[in-house]
Amino acid sequence: MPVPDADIHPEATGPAKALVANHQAEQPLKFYAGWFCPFVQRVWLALEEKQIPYQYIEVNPYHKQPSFLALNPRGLVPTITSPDTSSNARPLYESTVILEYLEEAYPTHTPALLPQDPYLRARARIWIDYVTSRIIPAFHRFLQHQPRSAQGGNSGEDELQTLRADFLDTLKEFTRELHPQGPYFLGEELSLVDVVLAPWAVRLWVFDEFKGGLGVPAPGQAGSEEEEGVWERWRRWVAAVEGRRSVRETLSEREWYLPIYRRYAEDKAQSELARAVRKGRGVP
Ligand SMILES: N[C@@H](CCC(=O)N[C@@H](CS)C(=O)NCC(=O)O)C(=O)O
Repeated sequence: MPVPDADIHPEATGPAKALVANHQAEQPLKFYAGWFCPFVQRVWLALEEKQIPYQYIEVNPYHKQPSFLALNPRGLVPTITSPDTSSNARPLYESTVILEYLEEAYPTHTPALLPQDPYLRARARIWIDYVTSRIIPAFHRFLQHQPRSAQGGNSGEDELQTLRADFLDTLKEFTRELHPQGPYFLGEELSLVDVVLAPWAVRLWVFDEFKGGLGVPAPGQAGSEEEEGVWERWRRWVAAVEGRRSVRETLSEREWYLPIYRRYAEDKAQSELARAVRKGRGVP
């Protein structure tokens, strides 16, 4: 039986629609994508940044078609196929695995999104992992929180405030690791650390829309000089990411994300991610 999430808008809109239209021609690298998906956007950003030729194929991962399950047994987007020397399509999935693959399989496509220096590469991987294992689960715990029928007191609001603070703590910890000048994580150049978080950074409006605000203090309101500096640096990172062509062009119109994120905000979403967060697990 199709899950309610299956009812998503069938195609990209706004800037992403034009990009999809420009990537319909047959290419060896096939990108099985969902316009709405932040994990997809990670891979899409790398393809666009590195100007790797790809064919965009829209998939609704909530209608798990056998032909798609044959490529990815979990039926998740993003999935790619890349031909071997005999032109057999070889599937790959998991956004961070695909990102690393693109770095290695297309070494002449610049910019390189991982540093050359082994130590800096390893450090970048620590923070790539931090985004997936800490920031995204905290984002979803905050977004999916439902007030329990409070028996006296305002436990719903208190819990929401705790989840908001927990999420902001993950952003602060990340931000304290950013290159001081930046604007990106490693400095002047974009890297995979920025790429893996950018799709969630451009979806932070969901907290204003559904959860009474994100809670990042306005300039001058952070309470201490150290925190003021952290949030100033965070705002600069977000502005740099939001301004990036690849980020702007891979986004659809907000009105089509709204029903999807409303289901998360009401904790009715049935995606693997929503269910994992509900059960207290991390990103599936
Ligand atoms: N860990 C995966 C997560 C991918 C993922 O959860 N994709 C979602 C769309 S945003 C999906 O395909 N959901 C289908 C489902 O949950 O059944 C990755 O990094 O690629």
